[in-house]
Amino acid sequence: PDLFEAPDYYNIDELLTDEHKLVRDAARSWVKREVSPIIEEYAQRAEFPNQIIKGLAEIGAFGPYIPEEYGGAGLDQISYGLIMQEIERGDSGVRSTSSVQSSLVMYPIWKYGNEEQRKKYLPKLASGEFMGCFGLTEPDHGSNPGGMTTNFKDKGDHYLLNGAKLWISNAPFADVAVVWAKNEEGRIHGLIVERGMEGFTTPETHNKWSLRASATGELIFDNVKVPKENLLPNKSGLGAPLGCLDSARYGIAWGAIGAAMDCYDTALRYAKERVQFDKPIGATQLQQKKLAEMITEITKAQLLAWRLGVLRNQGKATSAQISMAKRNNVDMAIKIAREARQILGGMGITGEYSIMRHMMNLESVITYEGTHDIHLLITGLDITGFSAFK
Ligand code: TGC
Ligand code: FAD
Repeated sequence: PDLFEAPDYYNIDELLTDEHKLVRDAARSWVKREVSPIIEEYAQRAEFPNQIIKGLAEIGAFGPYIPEEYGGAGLDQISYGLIMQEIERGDSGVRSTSSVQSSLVMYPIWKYGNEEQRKKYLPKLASGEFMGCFGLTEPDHGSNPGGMTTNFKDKGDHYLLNGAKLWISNAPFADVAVVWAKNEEGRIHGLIVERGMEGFTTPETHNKWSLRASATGELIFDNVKVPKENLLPNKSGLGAPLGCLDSARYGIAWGAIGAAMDCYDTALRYAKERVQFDKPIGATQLQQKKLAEMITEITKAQLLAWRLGVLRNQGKATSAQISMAKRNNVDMAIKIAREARQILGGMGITGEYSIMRHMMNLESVITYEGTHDIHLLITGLDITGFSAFK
């Protein structure tokens, strides 16, 4: 009873293990208790609700698939996806915070870091004692991160880091930043930059109409001395940050389903209750068309995400398969949010209902982690062998 209604038209629950369902239901009831009642107010105020950090850690949202020896939850990829789905049912901005912490900060330290770095940072990131951010995008290099100009020079006992990153989730409050920069040979490496290092500032980006409950900012490096032990030693090149994106994009493919489900549930309930011309609007063909198409698209997206999760558990999912799911599922969610908003009429534009917040949030989700266009071009490259980017 304390759970949301959750459409499951094709009995996808039967494909889940008891552990998947336990993890999902714990996340679902936590979101209903701790996020849904407060999130609209924080979004209106354009503020991240710091008080939920501890709860996010407790439901396993920080490093769901990172091994328990480093403080992670040690879960499989389907559990990770289900946690993202439930969090984004509440708000895409809250899911962003956990995506960044897990897949863009903990993942590179786990995969590309050495044992000392893992032990130093991962348990604190898993518990939420440290919050992290991921600096790849620059003012002049968004879809084309390979063109980045942020750079570091070897100064003997330290590196000297210069440059700037833009549109960085969690930047204004992050304790640590995983920053991608080029060395003197132009090779991309990851560096762990800590708040407090001289010359490192994180100004907040204001006036967003989207992801208002998530803090976004810049990372500015003005001759920052970074200790040599803060370089991630085990992978370099553009493939290193892109590997992190694979993991985050997979989580978004699930997360978008959560936002879509919340919009669908809200619109369905409203359509059954709202009476015009002496009958519920849900009894009209036009509104039924919208609702029937929504549940069809949600069901297709669930199957795509579940199958991708199975492939990831087997270590067989390709980056191009992940791109297809991220692109399809976010597009599905944004279209459902727009249609659901119309079903609510004037009520749909108010903060009394979550739909317009989801709709505005999804405008960021369809842009970050690779835009809608870029993911289409990744599929295009995969099936034809020709790169249309360059
Ligand atoms: P390209 O020549 O194709 O590749 C360079 C190297 O990378 C390898 N690679 C990958 N490795 C792992 N995972 C992937 N998904 C990979 N895709 C490519 C590739 O094999 C190659 O390796 P090597 O060893 O041969 O050097 O690179 P390109 O310059 O042509 O660019 C390809 C393109 C356009 C697909 C890529 O740049 C891209 O994905 N652009 C989109 C940028 C993006 O997604 N930015 C996201 C920033 S982070 C963010 O938005 C966080 S929001 C967080 C939140 O709040 O949730
Ligand atoms: P551009 O790359 O300038 O693209 C503009 C338009 O051109 C898009 O429609 C795009 O699809 C299209 N386009 C670009 N190249 C091509 C091409 N070759 N062919 C056809 N069309 C093309 N980044 C981080 O590193 N860390 C973060 O934590 C982070 N968080 C974010 C949070 C928010 C709220 C937002 C909005 C963004 C965030 N980003 C983050 C940045 C995000 O990844 C970029 O915005 C995204 O990659 C697109 O880059 P851009 O905004 O520079 O757009």
